[in-house]
Amino acid sequence: ATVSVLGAPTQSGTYRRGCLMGPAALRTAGIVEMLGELGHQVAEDRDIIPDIVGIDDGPYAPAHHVGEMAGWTRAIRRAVADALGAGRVPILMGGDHSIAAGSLAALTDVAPGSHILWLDAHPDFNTLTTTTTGNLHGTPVALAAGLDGADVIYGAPITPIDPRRVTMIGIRSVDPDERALLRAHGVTVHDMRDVDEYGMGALVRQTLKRVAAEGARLHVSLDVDFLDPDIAPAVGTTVPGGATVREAHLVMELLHESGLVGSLDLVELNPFLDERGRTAHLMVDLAASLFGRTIMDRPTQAW
Ligand code: DIR
Ligand code: MN
Ligand code: MN
Ligand code: MN
Repeated sequence: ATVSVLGAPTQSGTYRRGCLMGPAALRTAGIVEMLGELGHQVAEDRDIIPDIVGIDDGPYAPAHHVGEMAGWTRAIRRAVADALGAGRVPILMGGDHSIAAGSLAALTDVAPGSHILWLDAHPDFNTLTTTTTGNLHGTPVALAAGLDGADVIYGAPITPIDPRRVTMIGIRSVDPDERALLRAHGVTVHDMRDVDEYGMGALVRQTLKRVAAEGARLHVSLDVDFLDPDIAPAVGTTVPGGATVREAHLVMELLHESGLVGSLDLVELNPFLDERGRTAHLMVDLAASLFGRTIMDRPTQAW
């Protein structure tokens, strides 16, 4: 594939400082070289510059850094839409997960009807009014679906994502209002209990079958805290009981084999919390599996 590597070095959507170093850490861990080694063309490799948007947080409290998120969202939306429109696969590197408000809006700008796979400990389905922490990295899926606050953040009309085309895997921390919203809007949520009972491979294959049946493309959003904190400590909001190294690689290899993935977010990496770049290296290794690295060559299996 031809790939656009886009950094979004922001931490305005979280309370913990350091994840603005995420893009630099992923580059240091070799993400660009990895793509080349797997035979992909890197057409652009740059950091996005946010718009300057002045919004007073006051009316939106406890939400904070509303204007900063709006500025990033609008610039990211354009950059990702440009890459998709040019037939490239954008890899958006965070930065906290609020940046996905931009990539999701770009996705429906260019390819409405796309599906979304949200790999995260959290659903990030709070709105500007349900957030109790005020940390806007907990809101991008709801905002991209056009829920409360979308007009403030985007400042222009969007084609909302269809929550019924969103599948979440790895979920293990949900706020009460968020749980009600997920149910009301028909999001498919595979919590860790589902992973325990049915297995990661079965859940991913089931998701991919649905996407393929609709002839749709898939956007993948990978939050570091999808992974178990023992293997991926470099994230501000760790939650015990996450995916193992092997489960995560299985997801990525199945996604590659499907040929359905058209865009990717790699978010929430906070290298300040890491041990010698360990989590950055794991994230690059997982991206490598998504872009075609295998252990042994294997015949592509029907899924
Ligand atoms: C929590 C935590 N649901 C919130 N969210 C996230 O602040 O809204 N942590 N995304 O990574
Ligand atoms: Mn603050
Ligand atoms: Mn997240
Ligand atoms: Mn999370």
